[in-house]
Amino acid sequence: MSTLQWILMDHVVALLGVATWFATGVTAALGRHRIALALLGAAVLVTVARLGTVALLADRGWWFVQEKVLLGLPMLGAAGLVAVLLAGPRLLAARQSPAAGLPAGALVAVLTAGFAALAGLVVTFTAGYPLTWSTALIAVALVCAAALLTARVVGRPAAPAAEAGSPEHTPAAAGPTALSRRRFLGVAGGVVAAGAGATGVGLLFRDPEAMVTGGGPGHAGGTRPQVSVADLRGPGAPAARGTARRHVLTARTGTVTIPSGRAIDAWSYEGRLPGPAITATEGDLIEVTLRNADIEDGVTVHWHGYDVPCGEDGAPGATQHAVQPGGEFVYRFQADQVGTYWYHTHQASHPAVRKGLYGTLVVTPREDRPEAERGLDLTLPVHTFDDVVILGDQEGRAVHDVRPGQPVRLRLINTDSNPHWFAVVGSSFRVVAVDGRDLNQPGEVREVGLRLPAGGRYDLVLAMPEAKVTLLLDNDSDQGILLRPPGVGGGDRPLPDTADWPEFDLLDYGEPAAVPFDADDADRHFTIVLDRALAMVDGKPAYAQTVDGRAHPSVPDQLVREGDVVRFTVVNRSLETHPWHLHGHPVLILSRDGRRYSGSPLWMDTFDVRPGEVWEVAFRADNPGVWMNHCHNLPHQEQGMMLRLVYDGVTTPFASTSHAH
Ligand SMILES: [Cu+2]
Repeated sequence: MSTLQWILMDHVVALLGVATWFATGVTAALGRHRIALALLGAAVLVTVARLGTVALLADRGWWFVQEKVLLGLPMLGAAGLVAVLLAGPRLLAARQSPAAGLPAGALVAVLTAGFAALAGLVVTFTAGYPLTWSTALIAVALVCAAALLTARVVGRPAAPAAEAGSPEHTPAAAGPTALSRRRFLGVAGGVVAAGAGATGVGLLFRDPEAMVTGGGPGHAGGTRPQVSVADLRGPGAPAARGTARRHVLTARTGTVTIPSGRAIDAWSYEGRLPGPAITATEGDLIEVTLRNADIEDGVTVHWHGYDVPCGEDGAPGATQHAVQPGGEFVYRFQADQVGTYWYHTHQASHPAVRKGLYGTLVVTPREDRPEAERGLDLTLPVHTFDDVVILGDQEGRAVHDVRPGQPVRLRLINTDSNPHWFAVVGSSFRVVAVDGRDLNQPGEVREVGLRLPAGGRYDLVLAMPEAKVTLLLDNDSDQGILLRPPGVGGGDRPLPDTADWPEFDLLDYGEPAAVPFDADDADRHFTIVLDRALAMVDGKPAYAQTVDGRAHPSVPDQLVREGDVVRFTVVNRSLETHPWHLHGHPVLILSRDGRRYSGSPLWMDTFDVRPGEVWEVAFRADNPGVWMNHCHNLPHQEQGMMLRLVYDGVTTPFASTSHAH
């Protein structure tokens, strides 16, 4: 079973535990002693089964079970044991003599086990990993408070019974000494619970640590010169053989009509969807002047996957201030990395990218091959506007005439927040590049589905066959690209159901090659645990998308030094996919769920960490700056799933958050 399946199984068993413990208490209180006894047995069995699911999950990684092992199970185990010892014998006896009944203390113990089971589940869903003292104290205090409250309710004499003169069931009948002792215990318990709870709540307001070092040294400090990201800018002139590619991108609101005739209410660069295609030849200088006509939230341009100098990265609050209406910012960088990339605003990315502030960036090698020999080269960003999906700049299925034998390159770019499913019908093909970087000796594949992560890119290459080829998007026969040899007419053949095609896996695709560093000898190793939890997002409490239990801007910065080999372990504890995206550096993929990538070296800037998955990646810290490191599901990013990777000695004057320093 996959880790996700074990996570779901554990949730189900935990929920069953809550249900059986409470059902035992309720049936016992109602005097249904036989049913209560059966339910008590079931509660014990479910609790033992829970030990099993947690043990199996622990085998997948401590991150998946820490709060269960250290808090949930001990709480439930202790409360459950007391409940069994107090209630078990009485319920057994009640089977023989139905009048025997369950004393209040035993009933309270059973219900307390229910509260403990519930508290464990709530902690898993609201706090998760890592378990803090604050969470543990609050959880224990709440369970104690619930137990004391239950004791008061259960122990209070029922009014009609008292009137009927059956004093043996009233606390008063226990005698004044027993009564005051019980009162004393109640008050003492209440004081301890309140103290623990208050301490736990107090700990919530501790200042979070501002930085983690991943096992490497901290700030060098001293007289070391500091550099500001504002000074980490691109060059002014192109390389010797290059030219300057100048563009103006004016961001504005307004209706945009796409080629299929549909009018879309959008935010766009230059009134176009996607924004102007930026292309360059290796060595060119790209110079983009961003202007903001009327986007009230402000805009930037972030060069997704392109390792620009930090000051050109377009990350508001880190590398620049967002450009306000009437404002301007000029980006300038050398196009020294070939491949397929894209750009988008990074200010209020959700909803601004979804509304249309995106475009493509393609850099081709400097080569002397004539244009005609290069064949068809299509750049195909997919984007969803509410119910309209456009691929390239077309809605529906675009048709291209291609001579048989001609090379075709399809540059697939996912500009949405969720993965898309591509399939090529009618031809084999090679995946020659991922996230802009070429793969080593990629082989031919056919009839596989390509799951493209949010923000990711695949470059497909094929030689046009004699018959039609369809690039199908999301298994929708109305979405995609039709490649047609000239003169080949006739109707479409029915397209196959590509949703069933096996998923293309990069794990062992292509051939191994040397990589520029030894990832097993990393200078720093950071673990990034992704989940949902209650956390502060921009000063407001929310059910946030969290990194290590915290949300942006309270997630500690990751500190690195120039030259470090840095390793990330990215763990997804949640039930949603998180496309992880580090700015400024492609990462080398090492393993997924313990399985090593054994094909071509694989460099990605956005890798999909699905529920329950654990990814190991590494990179060389060779691009100084202050870099965002976040989930590229943009609603998740907005809900807190973001942190910063900061180089020692680099400062930012743009931070508007608690991280200002
Ligand atoms: Cu996410």
